[in-house]
Amino acid sequence: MANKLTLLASVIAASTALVSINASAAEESTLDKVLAKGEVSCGVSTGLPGFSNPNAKGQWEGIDVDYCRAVAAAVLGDKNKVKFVPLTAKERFTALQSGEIDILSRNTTWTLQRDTALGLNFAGVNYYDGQGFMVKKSLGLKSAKELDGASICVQSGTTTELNLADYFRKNGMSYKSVVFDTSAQTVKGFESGRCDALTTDQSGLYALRLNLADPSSAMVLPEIISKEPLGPVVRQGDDKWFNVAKWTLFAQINAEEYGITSKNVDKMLKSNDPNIKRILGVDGPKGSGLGIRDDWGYQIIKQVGNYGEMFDRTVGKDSPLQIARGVNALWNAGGFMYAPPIR
Ligand SMILES: N[C@@H](CCC(=O)N[C@@H](CS)C(=O)NCC(=O)O)C(=O)O
Repeated sequence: MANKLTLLASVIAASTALVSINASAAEESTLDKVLAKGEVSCGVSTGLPGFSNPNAKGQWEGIDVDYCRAVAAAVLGDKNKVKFVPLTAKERFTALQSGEIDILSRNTTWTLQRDTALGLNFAGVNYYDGQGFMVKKSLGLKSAKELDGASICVQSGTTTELNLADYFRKNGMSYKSVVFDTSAQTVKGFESGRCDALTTDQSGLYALRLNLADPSSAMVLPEIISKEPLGPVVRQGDDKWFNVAKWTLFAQINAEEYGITSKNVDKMLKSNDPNIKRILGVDGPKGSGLGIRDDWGYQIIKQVGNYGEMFDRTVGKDSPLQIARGVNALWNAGGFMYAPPIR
């Protein structure tokens, strides 16, 4: 009897487990939705040069924009199949949680709270940043430590606001924050003299300074007061889509490491290097594990380019921002950019 009961209990347990496996398998991944609608809905900023910004023709440009184009190239074979949804810092996480967007690619810092309690997953880091301050040159300041009692323009719903509070508390200084919703408003506030300093990610300072009527009237102070690893974000509980998001970025970084560019990619298809063959889907796991087309790596590199090309074009040496690679160089060139192998 006892044996029969144990058997019955284990049958019930096994069938319950089966039901729950079926339920999760039946839950549609964002990948299936994107394949069905033929478009990636990508949350970007309302406008931040170098990262996500509409150009004079109204086309979105920037490193975060190019990443979403790379996802579209990998999944749909066409980098143009992206719908860009501009979001303020405050709006971005709700837009992702609610399913309004498929992926958030908007200079967003990877933090514990966002990666856990908010129900989100960071796919990696596409730009290592840190927070700084910009001041009017006429103030004659040399260091952020001289900002005691200053008024500071800052954007709401950001890590910037939190780091600002930490920095002043730690250094026993006081400040008055002047808070705005968008970077355009923050710059206007700074220019019109509503604050002594503007604080944001260093990359943002480069970008916003260029937008000033007279960029030479402002300067960036030397202190970097935080770590801001920026990267694309997806919802938790959707491993298929999370994998696509991760490996799109990894493919771009690996392609730079192995010297594959948008210019030489067709020639590289005939390479004898096993790593290059696997990155381009000529050999190796191809698209099977990811559940996407076999030539996903080729499409990313052909249509968008490798990480270095994307960096140079949007924020680096071929862009108005002229940001040096610095810590965003590859791991074998003195930086932090390191992707797991494609095999
Ligand atoms: N990396 C920080 C800050 C992100 C942020 O939103 N920065 C502002 C200031 S540069 C911005 O990008 N604004 C663009 C916009 O207003 O849409 C975070 O994730 O909280």
